[in-house]
Amino acid sequence: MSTYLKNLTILKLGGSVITDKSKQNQIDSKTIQRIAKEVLTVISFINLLLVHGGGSFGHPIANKYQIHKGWQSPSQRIGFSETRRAMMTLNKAIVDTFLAEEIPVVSVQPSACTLTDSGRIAHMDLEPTRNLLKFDFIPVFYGDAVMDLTQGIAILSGDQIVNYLAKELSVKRVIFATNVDGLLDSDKKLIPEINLNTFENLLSLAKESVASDVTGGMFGKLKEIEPLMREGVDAIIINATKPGIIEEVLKGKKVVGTYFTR
Ligand code: IP8
Repeated sequence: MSTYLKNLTILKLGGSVITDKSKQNQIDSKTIQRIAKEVLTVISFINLLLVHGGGSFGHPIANKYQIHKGWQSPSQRIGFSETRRAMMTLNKAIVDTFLAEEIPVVSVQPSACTLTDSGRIAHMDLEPTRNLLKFDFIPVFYGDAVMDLTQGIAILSGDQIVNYLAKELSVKRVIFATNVDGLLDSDKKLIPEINLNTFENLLSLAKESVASDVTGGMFGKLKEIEPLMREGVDAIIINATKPGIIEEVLKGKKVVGTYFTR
């Protein structure tokens, strides 16, 4: 059994890494396979939990039916169901690929254990996940369409799940794998390090960027990272489209990226 509570790492695989965002429902199988091989090199000494985003599976369909805006009309029902199915399809592709490498991943369907209130997690049953971790399984969560206590339905982003799990499971570090090197300043230069003092300016910078995601793109991500910083969880945004970076960062090496610290 594992001592997961002491050193759990969350790896969030952004939708832009695992899918081709220019084509609906297009999995990037090659990249997922490469990432699985990189993860395989560390699982004997790292306690890991995976979360993945929606990419070209979750976002276009959620947007079409405006699921993130809450219940508006019965015509959203099919869209809600389709969003759930799309995310399950993407999740299965990831689980299949990791299992092919003999990584003991187990899918955890967020919508089956979570209720939100105005889009924020109000309840998530984590007991099964705690037990999975105790036995060194690697749970795989994902952004999902969920039931909401106030607005009926909502989209729960993978980034919000990361934020919630980090607090509830005493996570030590969180790695956000994206398709960019990190956070860029207005001259498109990488910002290597951010702390609570420099954070506010960044929010306005990210707000200006165009978000094609229903969950707010980089701005949404930063809003979820802020509480992590306050809790003292190390967070980093890296570019996982570049081979080797995930492996290096998981092994604790310094990589190109944006590091967030208190
Ligand atoms: O890509 C959103 O998750 P995210 C999931 O982590 C859906 O924001 C269903 C759009």
